Amino acid sequence: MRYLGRKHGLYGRNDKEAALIDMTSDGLDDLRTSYLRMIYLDYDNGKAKYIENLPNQLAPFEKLLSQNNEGRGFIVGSKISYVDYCMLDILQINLVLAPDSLKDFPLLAAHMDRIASRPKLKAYLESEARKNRPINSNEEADTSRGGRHQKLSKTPAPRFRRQEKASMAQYTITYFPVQGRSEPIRLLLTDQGAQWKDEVVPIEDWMGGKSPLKKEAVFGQLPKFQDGDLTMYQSNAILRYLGRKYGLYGKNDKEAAVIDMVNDGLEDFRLKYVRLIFTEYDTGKDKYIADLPNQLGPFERILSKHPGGFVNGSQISYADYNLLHILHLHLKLAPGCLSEFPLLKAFVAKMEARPKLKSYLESDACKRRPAHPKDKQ
Ligand SMILES: N[C@@H](CCC(=O)N[C@@H](CS)C(=O)NCC(=O)O)C(=O)O
Repeated sequence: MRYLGRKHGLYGRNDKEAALIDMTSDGLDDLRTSYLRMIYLDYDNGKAKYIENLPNQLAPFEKLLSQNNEGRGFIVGSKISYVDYCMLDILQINLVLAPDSLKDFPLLAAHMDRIASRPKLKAYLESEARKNRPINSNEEADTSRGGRHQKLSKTPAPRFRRQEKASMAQYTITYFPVQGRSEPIRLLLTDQGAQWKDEVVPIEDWMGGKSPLKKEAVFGQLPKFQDGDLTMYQSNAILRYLGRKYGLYGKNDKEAAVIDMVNDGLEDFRLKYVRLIFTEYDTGKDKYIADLPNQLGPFERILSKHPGGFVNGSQISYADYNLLHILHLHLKLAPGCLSEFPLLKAFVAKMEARPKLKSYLESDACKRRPAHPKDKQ
């Protein structure tokens, strides 16, 4: 979607709008992931609970919409962006599951109607081809889904700014006292010579409802990232924002697409790791480790296709910091896991030898921070 967003001028008018578009899209991905888990893994037992919780999942998007032009326009800025199409799709699939799901969300309902009534989209949504295509392989064909068929717009391709290295920039990362989803951001900032402040939220305060931040957070979760007047959530959207800011997003749209693709693969991998750690460590660890070569293999192949040592070849990108962190987590879980993957092994060594990363990785601040809440170090 981001690739098409760039290509068709559906990615905001500046870096700040792009960041907010990405943030919303990642929030929608979280909702899509819980939808798919319920559909494929837990339909009979989980459907009622999913529907009961749906208002909590939709509320952040109603709020986001209300903050832009009082909800009368698009999700971000004054122009349609790729995330408006993602929103239409998610709302429609949830309406099929729970026909009342938008009754308390007038702005979302109006947004959905507005986007779905754009003439070309309307024609597509009403087409036989579309009506006959089932929502998912667990469901009968359905007529109310949305989709997209936009003619190429003449809007210029996006910017790939090589901004000044913002070495004096001050950022704030608000997160729990662990590496978790903030660590790839910290690795990127460290390597780019940027400074940031960590604001640590004790897990007990968060869980006990004592932290006001949960209500403030757009999707009720951390990390939160602050760059001046820009407040962001969604760790991958933050990485992409910094990728743009520091020239870590490839040299053109195609390279950016590859970098995004690798990072989305890393996100799938991270979700599997998180599931293991938090829900099935005792029963699932051996199986998880046995399957690791299948998870690592694609990343080895990506490195072999882009000679130069980084995921996009010889120029480092934001996804490399995420890959380094994922590999560190797995080296801790299964120290020999890279023995069959010489390129990944060389990648880790190359990244760890970058001077600023090396001193950060050897610092007490880094070593003292557990990987996740269950990590006793
Ligand atoms: N897709 C989000 C996921 C954020 C997330 O899962 N945050 C967790 C910690 S890593 C959290 O805030 N958990 C506490 C909660 O859900 O209340 C991102 O990438 O930032």
